[in-house]
Amino acid sequence: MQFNTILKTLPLLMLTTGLASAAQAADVKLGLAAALTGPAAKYGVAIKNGFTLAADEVNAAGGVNGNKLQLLIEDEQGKKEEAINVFKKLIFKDKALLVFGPTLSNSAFAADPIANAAKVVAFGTSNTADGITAMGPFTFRNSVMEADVLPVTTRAAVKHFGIKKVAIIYGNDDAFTKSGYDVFKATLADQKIPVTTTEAYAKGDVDFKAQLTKIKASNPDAIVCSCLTEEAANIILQTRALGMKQPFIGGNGLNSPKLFDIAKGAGDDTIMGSPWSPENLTPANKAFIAAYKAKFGSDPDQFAAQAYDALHVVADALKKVKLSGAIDKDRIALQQALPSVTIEGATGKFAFRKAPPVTGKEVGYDAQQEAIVNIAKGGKFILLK
Ligand code: LEU
Repeated sequence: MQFNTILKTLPLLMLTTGLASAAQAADVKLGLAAALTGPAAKYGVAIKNGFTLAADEVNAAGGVNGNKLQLLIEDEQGKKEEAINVFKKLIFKDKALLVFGPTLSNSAFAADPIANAAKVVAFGTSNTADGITAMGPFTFRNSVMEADVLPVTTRAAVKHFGIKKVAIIYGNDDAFTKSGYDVFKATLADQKIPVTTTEAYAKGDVDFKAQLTKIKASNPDAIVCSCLTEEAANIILQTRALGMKQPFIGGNGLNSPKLFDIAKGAGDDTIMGSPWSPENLTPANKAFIAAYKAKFGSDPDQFAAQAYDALHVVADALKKVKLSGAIDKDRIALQQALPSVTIEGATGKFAFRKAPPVTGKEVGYDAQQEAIVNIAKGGKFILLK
């Protein structure tokens, strides 16, 4: 071939190779089911932001093995029925490779069986109830379960305030608040802290005076609250209205700016455990916080951090997967690549561990991560020192 001809065909060659690689580089569709409206929306929107930020970062760096990540985001409204609908849509209609979410454990118990039956990974970033990963080998979570966090939180709170006895209040019709209650009950027995009274409420309750009057009469040193943020905030406010000054101890349901939007300064001295803290100044966390602020104009929270890390965990797993284009095969390949992924993320060092065994059942994977204890001061959580 003459030099001249080469020169003439070169642009064509470049064009065709360019086209070929563009055709190979497909979008990897990742589903996200989050509570974007309703009482759990404050958590869900933070989760959505964390995912969007991480996906944009991965894509800006060229994607994974040349493939761009495409997030398919659906609102499950914090409701079981909607979580089921959204999981079905993402799995069967949209053909997502994996589904992140849902936001609440209560919804995960309804939706995850669909993912397990379809052999699609359901990856929870905020589900902390016991038993989530017992649903099947396709359920993963990077959210640290209450059973790992609450014993540490309780011990620190007891020491900090010199607590001798506590009262408990919890939501008895939500899988997470009920599970948190069970863990607190066992933890308090273990740490030999007597319970003066145990009071329950139902989802959506706004008046807690009957329960709080009983708690007041039982004269505890602190109040253990296994609650989601909105109810917790109202409980705290109404406790102060009754002239009670006791500090609160809770699970990650309390870890939302919404607690302070509603309870304001009355939320001070609340103690809560979490793997993530804005005061943890590792390079990964500093970069996450700065990027989040720049993109959304607000501070991130624990749920944004866990969502952000989850996307990076999946991106790392995807690096090891040779996508075939056959969705069933690729979904299983991703499930097999996930357990060995470890990252150093916004929430610190992260690894999976196999869930506790259940006879006759295959189980999924829990988060292996340390919890740090926080105390609320001036409308935000800071490290308890
Ligand atoms: N940890 C809670 C649960 O498992 C959800 C979180 C968003 C407060 O339901």
